[in-house]
Amino acid sequence: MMATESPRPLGHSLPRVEDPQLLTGRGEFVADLVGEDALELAFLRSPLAHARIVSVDTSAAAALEGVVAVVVASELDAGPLRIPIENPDAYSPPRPLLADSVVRFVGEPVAAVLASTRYLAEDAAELIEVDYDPLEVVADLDAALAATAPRLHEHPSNVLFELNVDSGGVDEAMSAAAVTVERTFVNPRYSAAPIEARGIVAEPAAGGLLVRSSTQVPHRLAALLAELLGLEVEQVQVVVPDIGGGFGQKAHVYPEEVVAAWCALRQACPVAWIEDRTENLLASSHARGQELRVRAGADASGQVLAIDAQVLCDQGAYGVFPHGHILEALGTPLMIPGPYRVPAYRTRALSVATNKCPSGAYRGVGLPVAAFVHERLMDVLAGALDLDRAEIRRRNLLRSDELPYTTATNQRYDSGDYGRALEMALAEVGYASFAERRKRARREGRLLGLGIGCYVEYTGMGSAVFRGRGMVAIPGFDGARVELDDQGRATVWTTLPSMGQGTATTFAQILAEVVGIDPSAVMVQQPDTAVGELDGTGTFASRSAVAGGGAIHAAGLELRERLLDAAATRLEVALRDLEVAGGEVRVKGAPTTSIGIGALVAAEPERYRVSDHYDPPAVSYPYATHACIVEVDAETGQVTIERYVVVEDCGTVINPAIVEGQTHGATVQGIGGSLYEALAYDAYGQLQNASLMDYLLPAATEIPRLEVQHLETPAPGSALGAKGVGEGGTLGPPGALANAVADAVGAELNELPLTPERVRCAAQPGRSR
Ligand code: MCN
Repeated sequence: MMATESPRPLGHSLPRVEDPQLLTGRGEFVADLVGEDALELAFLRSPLAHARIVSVDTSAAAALEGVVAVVVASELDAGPLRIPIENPDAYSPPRPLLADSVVRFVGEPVAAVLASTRYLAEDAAELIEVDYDPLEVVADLDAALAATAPRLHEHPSNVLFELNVDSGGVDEAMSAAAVTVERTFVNPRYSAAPIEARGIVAEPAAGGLLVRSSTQVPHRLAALLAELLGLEVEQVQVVVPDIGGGFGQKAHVYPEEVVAAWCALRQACPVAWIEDRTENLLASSHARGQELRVRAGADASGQVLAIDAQVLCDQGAYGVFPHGHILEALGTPLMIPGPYRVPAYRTRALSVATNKCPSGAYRGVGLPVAAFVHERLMDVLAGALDLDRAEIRRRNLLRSDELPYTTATNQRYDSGDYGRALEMALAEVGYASFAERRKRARREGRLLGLGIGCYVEYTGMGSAVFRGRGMVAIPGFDGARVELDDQGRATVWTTLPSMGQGTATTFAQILAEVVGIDPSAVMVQQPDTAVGELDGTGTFASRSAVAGGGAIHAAGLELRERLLDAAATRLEVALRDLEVAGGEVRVKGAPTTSIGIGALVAAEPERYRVSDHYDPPAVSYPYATHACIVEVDAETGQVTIERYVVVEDCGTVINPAIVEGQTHGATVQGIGGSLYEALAYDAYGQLQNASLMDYLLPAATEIPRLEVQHLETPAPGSALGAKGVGEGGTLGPPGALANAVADAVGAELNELPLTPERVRCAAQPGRSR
């Protein structure tokens, strides 16, 4: 136990304790846990986007030496098992584990082969003969919504979910507006593309199942496996190893995991499935994939009077567990008003089934599209009214004295100073002198542009929000277990895996702060569903600081009380005269009268093992302004980012260096989505770029130095005052970059990504491609 005293743990840039292990190759990922005795699983996947399965002949595959089993849909118990996609407000067809009668996207698992090695399993999968009867492919939103469109599911239309919000007064406000603008915006499909793809090792254990999985939602995985495999939830133990990035893609339970667990029980031996890159790009969830038609009206001074937004979301073939198929179709329309005062708002959003890979969570979930739309609208309105682009934002941003403010979509923005973030970003990027600079550059034949991207986002949602959204399979609370040992050290387990965001460090800081011990005395473990009778939601929607922090805070307070109480008895001192510091409980002002935490624990070990849960009572709303300067090469369409500035506010900061790192990572992903990334499907539903040779992720060479500044307005509804920060960076770049490029070339760009072709056409409208 530390004898020295350090400054308060919260708010300090403690180095990430997880890094030495990860950086020296001692991390343990799920693929490292595949034992010699494990059978390996490979999936035969559909080569067609839409087809009836006439017959499946597995005989040649089954006859291959080393093949243990070939599984098709009809062999799964209660045949065939399906993943429930529950949402009372939507049409929610369940998702088959293996396609039974119809395949609905390229990459959908049709059969599974279990063999002694993955190589053998793959070879055998190639020997399976499937007779497909091709069906008409529903390749995109237009095709899906056509009156004569084939239906993907037994439902009168391909619309799985529809949201309508109307504050009233939109038509009147549009008629009264000095100017109205109407634009179409397009955001393509992306892949989260974590460095480590998905994976699972499942084995029978003590009448149940032991599962190791690179999942962001271990407790939801355990619950679903138990439900589908006929076990009690206590019989399924999910242990999370190190995770090499998840970015939302691992926040779902997929068919492959259930099939692997089913095979492990059936064969009574360990079964491993480690996803390869092609499978990951083809069949793990995608995201975004939206087309929007948006109209906005403003008065002559630039005050926005109304926005009317139609949002079409290409959901792909199924929903995802536990979120359903409403992630994009709720997230985007709810937040199109952004950080602005929008008196009248109407939106209609549809989640539409197509013959593509299902869409799920990806860092930012719908909100980057909302921010892209409101930031482009601000520039377009400024152009229509001949107003300065910063000035129109100043006039419309909600002022700090207007918060808390409830929007037309029932978002209750809690706290902050949006205007200050804007002014700081403008000052840092040199907005005041930029117009002159751009003019000078033009004279030299260079195209420079400056773009602004403001946003506000929701993070750390609790059970009431998920219930309200019809996401009934998401509990909304999270849990923490803390155990002190007789050396005065603490071990922490939570329901929230770290997939790289540094919670081994920040959770330790939170517990240390609350109990009064040193962060170096706290060890944070990855989740293990067998520990501490915890249940919870998992890591997504930037909830760990708020929900995990809240649970650790509650458990820590309880432990502290117990330490003080026991020490008061042992030292015969009033409880109020005691404090926990330096690894001991001691008398305030007389530190020599003390007792070590370890000694207290040694006397009553059970007393210092505490589990607690936290259900965030309110949503916390971080915000930021991004501002950037780009140079565009009119000949090639290449966009080079010269400066990129972020001013963000995520409430009380637990660890500034980690907040900065999260902002960097998310901003880089936002830049990737704005300039490079798009999953390209052809008219037959074939993915054209299912490799990292073709799906363009940004590399370090494309990324400028990111200049990040912070504001710190505590969240009134969060135990620690913290708001989430993990996703925010993805929200700024689409608007900031599209605005910057539009500024540089003098033409609008409302479709992402800003590829060289699109930019070149915009820069030289007369020239052909
Ligand atoms: N933090 C802080 N002070 C705050 C808020 C957060 O110091 N005021 C710290 C937290 O303690 C945590 C980190 O910042 O260490 C992110 O916290 P939070 O915003 O609560 O987000 P989560 O931990 O819930 O992480 C999830 C979020 C999401 S939804 C995705 S997707 C995501 C992400 O953050 N995927 C990531 N960050 C990622 N980072 C890495 N390296 N890899 C991923 O897959």
